[in-house]
Amino acid sequence: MTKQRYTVTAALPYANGPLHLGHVAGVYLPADIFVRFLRMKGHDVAFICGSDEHGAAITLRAKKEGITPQEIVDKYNKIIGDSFREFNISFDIYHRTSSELHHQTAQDFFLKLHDNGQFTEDTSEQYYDEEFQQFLADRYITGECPKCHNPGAYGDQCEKCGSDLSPTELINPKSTLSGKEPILKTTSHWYLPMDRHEGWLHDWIQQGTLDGKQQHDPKSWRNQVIGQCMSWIDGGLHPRAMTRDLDWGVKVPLPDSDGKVLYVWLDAPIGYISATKQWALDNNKNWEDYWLKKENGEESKLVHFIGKDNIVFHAIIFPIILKDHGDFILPDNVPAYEFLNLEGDKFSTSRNWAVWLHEYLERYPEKIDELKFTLTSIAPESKDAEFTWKEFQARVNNELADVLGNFINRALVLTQKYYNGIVPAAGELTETDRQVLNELALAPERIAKLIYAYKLRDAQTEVMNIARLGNKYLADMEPWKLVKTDEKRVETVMHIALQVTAFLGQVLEPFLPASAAKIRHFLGESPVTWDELATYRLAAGQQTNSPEILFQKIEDTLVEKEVEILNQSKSQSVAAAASSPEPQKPSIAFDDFSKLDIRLGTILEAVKVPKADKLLQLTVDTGIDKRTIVSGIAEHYAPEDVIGKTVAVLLNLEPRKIRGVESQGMILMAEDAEGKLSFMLPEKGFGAGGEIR
Ligand code: B3M
Ligand code: ZN
Repeated sequence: MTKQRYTVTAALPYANGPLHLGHVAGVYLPADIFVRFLRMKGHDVAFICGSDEHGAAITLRAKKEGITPQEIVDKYNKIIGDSFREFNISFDIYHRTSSELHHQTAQDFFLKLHDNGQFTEDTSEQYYDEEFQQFLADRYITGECPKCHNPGAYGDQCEKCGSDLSPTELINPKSTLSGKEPILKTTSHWYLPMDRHEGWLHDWIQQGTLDGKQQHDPKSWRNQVIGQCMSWIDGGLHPRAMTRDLDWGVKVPLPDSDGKVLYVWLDAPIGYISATKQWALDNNKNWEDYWLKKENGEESKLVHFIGKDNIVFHAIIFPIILKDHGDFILPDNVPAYEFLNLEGDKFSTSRNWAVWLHEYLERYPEKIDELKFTLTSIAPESKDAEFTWKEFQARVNNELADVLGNFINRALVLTQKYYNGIVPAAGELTETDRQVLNELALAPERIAKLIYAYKLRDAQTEVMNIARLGNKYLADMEPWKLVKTDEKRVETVMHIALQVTAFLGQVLEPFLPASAAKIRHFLGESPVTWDELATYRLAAGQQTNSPEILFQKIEDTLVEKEVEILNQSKSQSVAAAASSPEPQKPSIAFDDFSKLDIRLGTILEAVKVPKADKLLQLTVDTGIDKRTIVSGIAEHYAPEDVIGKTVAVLLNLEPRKIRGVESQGMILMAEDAEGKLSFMLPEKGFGAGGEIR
């Protein structure tokens, strides 16, 4: 097997908040498994990550916490960096985009592209917040999504439907700084004319070819990645601004560009390069080996591990920039992950619906491989997946403890008991013995293929199948019974069981590095390379150590406690939402108000709408007629509770069919932060027909 150079990057987390398990499962853990495997294969790898410390994500968070952007990035860079270290993610460097070296590298890149004529300069009218005296790009502006009508879309993206937006497309745009309607003001920026690049991108992504040469194997790219890129390209690429009017970021290195910085999605991927430079400086390496084109197969393979919301930046925009520069390699693969959900709901920072990595590590510092194992078992490789504490318990108890841990423990304890810990020699082998050894010889190649194809979930399953095989072998052979009748045969059985144990102590290294090291320590073994695995054998006569339990079972109380913590944080965030009410809507003219015909109506009849949990069908006396109104209050009121009540009704709302019933108006309700509903009842003496104005 020829050695290959690899540059493996994991998306730079924004230093604006801690990491949760969704980030870990869908970027950092798979990247780490892949890299540990490559190192075992003997490849030359640089594993690169760092904090993304620019952009509106940072400045808006700083504003919210009432501290400076620098304080924000210092705070979260530390929390994130510490949790990566404790979780045993083996980056070669965890760098920062606020570093001097990064600013320099990003500016040089910008200048080179600028001088080569690869940007266009354009003046346009952009939204501006007069109160804060700031242009409003990206997350500085919100409004209604023109595509799905989500009222909280951002100036760069609608998180609900995933559309890519520009601020001027938003309906009813509002500044996130002042909450006010922005004005339009002229400004000029440098744009990346992405439309110029459609042709080569199309062939490079779909066929893997560039300038007639095969660059990568498109069959090894995930369908979702190719699909998303193709729909972008087929929909037509447009010039995208590469600079912003902000004071936090990498300054635009051109005269007369005060107050302008590089767009964060231009500077952040260049962060991979500056981090590599820093690592090379610290370790006596040459960064160019990992980034620049080379002849004679010496070129590095660039692999970007990312979440699916980052695909366009890594598979379209950054490749354009690398190619425009001229000397750089393009990614060999962009393994993108779908999203992980938590206990039936999306991870949400604002609602605090998350398991935070640093909190997990504080509570369970001894259960690192347990979490790694569970997250890889459910990794969102091809579709969204879900983490639940019950599943965590089941995976740890039924697989790690009952299969892997049980097998290793039995093999080593029996060796202590029968042979004072010394590995016995094998006698004549049976067909079953041979099959087990044969499996150890074949598995490494099979697992390697899966890892090279980024199928880490399946690869881990294959590894666990070896533990299952060992566990079954011991259960079938029953050496504890056999020892009474055939001591010689037991020596062979234990020899084989110890070979499986030793194999697991090596092959688990990429997935569960701490447990693998423990197993090797029980056996007195050192790490071997992946290519040695197929023929690797523990020597007869070797002294082994007494084992300790590898995995403790997860008690029900842990699951209950964790679910309780989640539920508490949910109700706290509901309470917090109540204390920070929705801002006032924009003013309307009195004429607009007087168009509403609101009156008192008395509910005469009420029945449940069949097959609709939330709906009641009401007959209401409005003073001018008796009409049918369908109302979403069934979860709050039983039909018998509402009959006879006089309530506020909007009469002239356009009639709508709801579940096949035409509703002629709307009952007005008060709603609190937890979603509780209440009628708006008049004082005594007011009956149907009274007008509300
Ligand atoms: N910080 C976005 C994110 O966390 C971003 C990744 C940068 S990778 C160059 O989704
Ligand atoms: Zn939308």
